[in-house]
Amino acid sequence: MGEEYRAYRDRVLNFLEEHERWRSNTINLIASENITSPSVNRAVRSGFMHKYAEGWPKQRYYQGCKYVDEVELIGVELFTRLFRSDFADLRPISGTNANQAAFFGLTQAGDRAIVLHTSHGGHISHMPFGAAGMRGLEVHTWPFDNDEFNIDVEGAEKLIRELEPKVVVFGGSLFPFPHPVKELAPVAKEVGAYVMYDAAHVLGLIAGGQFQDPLREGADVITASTHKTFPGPQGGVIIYKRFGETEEIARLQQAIFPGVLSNHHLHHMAGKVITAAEMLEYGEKYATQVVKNAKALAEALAEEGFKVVGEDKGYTESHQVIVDVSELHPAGGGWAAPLLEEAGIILNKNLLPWDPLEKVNEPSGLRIGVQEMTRVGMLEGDMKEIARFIRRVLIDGEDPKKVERDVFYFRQNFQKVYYSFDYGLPMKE
Ligand code: DSN
Repeated sequence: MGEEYRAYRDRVLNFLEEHERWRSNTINLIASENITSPSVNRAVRSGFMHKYAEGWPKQRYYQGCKYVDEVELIGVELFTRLFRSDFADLRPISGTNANQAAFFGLTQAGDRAIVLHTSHGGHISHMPFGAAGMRGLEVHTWPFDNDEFNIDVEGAEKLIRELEPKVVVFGGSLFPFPHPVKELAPVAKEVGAYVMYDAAHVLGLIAGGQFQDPLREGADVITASTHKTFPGPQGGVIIYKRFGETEEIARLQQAIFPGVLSNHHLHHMAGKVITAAEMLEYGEKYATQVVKNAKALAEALAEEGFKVVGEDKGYTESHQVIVDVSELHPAGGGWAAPLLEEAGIILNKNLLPWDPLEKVNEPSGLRIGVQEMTRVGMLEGDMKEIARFIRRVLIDGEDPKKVERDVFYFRQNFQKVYYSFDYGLPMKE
């Protein structure tokens, strides 16, 4: 009898091993993922996963938190230093959870919000069917300039004055260029709106000083996940300068706990703390290389014959490269992404701003992120190799299994996690 259930355990353990082996042999370009260092892995599989620690360090509702408290307080110190903020709260367990807390802490049901529409790259949690809607917000969306691949500043300014929202939200999931925070934050302030910046995708670039600096540009609150360009374990964070009245800040803190979570995930919290230390040490070099790699991949893909979005703007200023593959196949990204997976190249299909919403399963775009491959030590020359692999599958029509073999051999040279205390910096070309 025990054998039957043991077999389930064995199967799961086996799938875990298979997954890890497979991933280390593929080129992962999912823009919202990353890989953690051995030190962070150690934190995540620590005994902190067995603890409860509701509340703030040293003021817990549970006993037995003396070590947890020390780690969390180090984390608060490191995050505030890294982002030059006044407060950091490591408790949100995801980016969406951080957004929920911000919406609950900053607004009342019935208030207006202006956000980026998902079809323009906004995140689902900003939408009426996501956390913003669940808070009861009346959600409006920024006007978008397809040519600039960005929020239309003039239209946005008019919209803020017309709607007088309680919160405006910058940031999103398809995010090659910085948003006009410094242009629009003063207008939002004029009408009494909070300025929220969802840095889920670009937190690691901000930490390394290589994207915009939202807190200096006028944002009140940064929400983010901690596992995309910020190369930590899955989780969330809220970072802010002193804004508004003491009671407004207290409301935000209350929204985090007990508003939208009870216990936070302490093992992940510890992993975020180690990642913050890694970013203080290596963040600038890491983020600089991420952006160089993204630009190099965009240029290489264009040279290989792909239609890369944003050519006249230098393609990208973040970790993301966006490619329009609609002319290669009627199903666009819905055709390309699974084919590339067969070749060991993992990325996702994505709606582009000019796509009709019905094309969600067969959108024009591919969204590519280079942060994980940067972390394993790839440099600009390696991006050219990746562009060639992609061309062989999507333009030359080569058998993906044949390409997969070459991807496998290429990937063997990149098996360590750099920009970490475990392995330091990668060797230069
Ligand atoms: N933010 C999404 C992504 O960009 O993949 C995940 O929620």
